[in-house]
Amino acid sequence: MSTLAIDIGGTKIAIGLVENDAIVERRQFPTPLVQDAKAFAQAIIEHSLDWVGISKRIGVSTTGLVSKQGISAINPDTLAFPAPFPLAQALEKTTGLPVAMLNDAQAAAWYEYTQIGSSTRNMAFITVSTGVGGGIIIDGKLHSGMVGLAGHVGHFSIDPNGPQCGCGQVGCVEAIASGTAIKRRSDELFSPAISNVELFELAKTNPQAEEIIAASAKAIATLCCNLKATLDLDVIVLGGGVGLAHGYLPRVQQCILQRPNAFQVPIVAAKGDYDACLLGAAFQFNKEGSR
Ligand code: BMX
Ligand code: ZN
Repeated sequence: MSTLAIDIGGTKIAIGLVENDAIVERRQFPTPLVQDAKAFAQAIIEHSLDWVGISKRIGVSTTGLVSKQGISAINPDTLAFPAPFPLAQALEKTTGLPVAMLNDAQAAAWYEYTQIGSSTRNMAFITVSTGVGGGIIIDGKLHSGMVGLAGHVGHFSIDPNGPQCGCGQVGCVEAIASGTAIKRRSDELFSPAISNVELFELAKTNPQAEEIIAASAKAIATLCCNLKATLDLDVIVLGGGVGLAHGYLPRVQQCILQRPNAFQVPIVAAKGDYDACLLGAAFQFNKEGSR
């Protein structure tokens, strides 16, 4: 069965045609302005017209808090959805196909769980990208909580003297570690401004650049140890553009190894690589089935 998978991030939207649990074709484009759900749905469908006809269903993974009513932003600085944004309904109306929707990191957590060894029952997926997102699997089930908020670990407040977060709290992991936070800090230090990809390259020789990346990795390590203490996870899976950048995971691992044994937790790179959230968009249909 063909599934049209859509992954909506703060910066880009990835779409894929998924057949037999694999992406057979893939496209991406910048996230359009979020104003009207119908126009937003139309903009996505324009990029996938040729796939809509052959797809039986649409799976969406999106940044933001997902409820039956629609999507709303926890941190409007990453993507300012006018809440609740009824995108699933708009996609269903436009295409006539059934639509399922999950938070991006929750969807990726489920996908990664289906790919990991059978001894793993409790795990988290963390994406370090425009924001910092997360999804939690407890005893083999995706835990989304009463209103779908579970897994929003980017909003663990870890430094009372830290930077303001767009969610309204202070010192959130996302405000310290995300791609957006890294870029903000980098823009304060380097002129002319450089991209995050250039910053990672520069960090090989420039201690100030290294310090920015190290601060991000340290915040993610703190988050991992806090999650271990809370949920006694078997493993944490890391994804996202920053999370998968060369040398980032070893930096996080190094920081975790400096913590007391009890709070250390293995951390591995996402099997779905940069497409963990996109694969998750399609895999949410298999959620009730066993692994
Ligand atoms: C934010 C929040 C999460 C999301 C995470 C990663 C919004 C709009 N998003 O914490 O729901 O999972 O960012 O999002 O409040 P990404 O765009 O970086 O993939
Ligand atoms: Zn926050």
